Amino acid sequence: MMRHCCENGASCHHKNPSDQKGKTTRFRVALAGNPNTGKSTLFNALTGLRQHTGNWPGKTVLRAEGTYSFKDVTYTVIDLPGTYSLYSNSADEEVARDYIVFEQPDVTVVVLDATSLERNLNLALQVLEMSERVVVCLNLMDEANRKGIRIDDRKLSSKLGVPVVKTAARDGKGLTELKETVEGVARGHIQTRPFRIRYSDEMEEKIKTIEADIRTIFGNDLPSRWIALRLLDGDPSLTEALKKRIGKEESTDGAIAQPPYPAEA
Ligand SMILES: Nc1nc2c(ncn2[C@@H]2O[C@H](COP(=O)(O)OP(=O)(O)OP(=O)(O)O)[C@@H](O)[C@H]2O)c(=O)[nH]1
Ligand SMILES: [Mg+2]
Repeated sequence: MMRHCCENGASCHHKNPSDQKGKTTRFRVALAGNPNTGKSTLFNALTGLRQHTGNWPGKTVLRAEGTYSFKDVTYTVIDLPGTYSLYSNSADEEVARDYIVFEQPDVTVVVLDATSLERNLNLALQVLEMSERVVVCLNLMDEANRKGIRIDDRKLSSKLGVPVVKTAARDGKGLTELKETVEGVARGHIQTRPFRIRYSDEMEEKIKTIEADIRTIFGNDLPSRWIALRLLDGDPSLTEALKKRIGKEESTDGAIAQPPYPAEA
């Protein structure tokens, strides 16, 4: 018989004690995605709030929070700024990155523009490296349909290893299915296996070594593989964020003090 992940002890992410006591549960759901994919429109449709939308001047620069209820459970939605990557190239990218990596939402919904899937998938792949609990939201489906773009959502879901939901946020379409799916992932009823790029054996060895260091310093809470990849690439902003997390401006143990790790052997 399949066991629910809450029975698995340490590896379970359902840490919210109220969840297990049957009291009011709260889940946090972050909306990530490229600029202009309809995150704020979705946020407004879900929460009933009026976060600014549109190209200008409505661009989301800092994260906004609102809530919705679904089946007697409260969900806090975090509308992250739109970014093309999470490589710390800008303040927006740092806000989005820090939230996903350090605040660890129960579910991250990656909102994609269904009319520009190829470009948008770049960010989706990054989020899949950062978190296990991801839902892909194909938004602007009305536009995609109008342009004759057909997307096989089941195939995409099986390739990415996470659920894919089609929405047209401006018309309020697909929201119930999105909420159902978010609930399933938040509760662990929907199992995910996020797609992760596999590198050369040599590279994988390095990743493993650094991951072990990260787990020694930070425990099992942070996405160690993603952090290892970023350190190998050389990401000073992430290094600073990690240093702050251990409460030291200057790390003394050397494990994260000398970034970037050499990218090549
Ligand atoms: N046709 C169509 N337009 C949409 C849909 N969702 C959002 N839009 C429009 O797309 C534009 C951008 O929407 P926003 O919600 O501001 O996008 P965003 O992702 O929050 O943008 P940033 O905050 O800059 O990252 C607005 O003009 C919306 O009305 C949709 O499902 N269909
Ligand atoms: Mg926005």
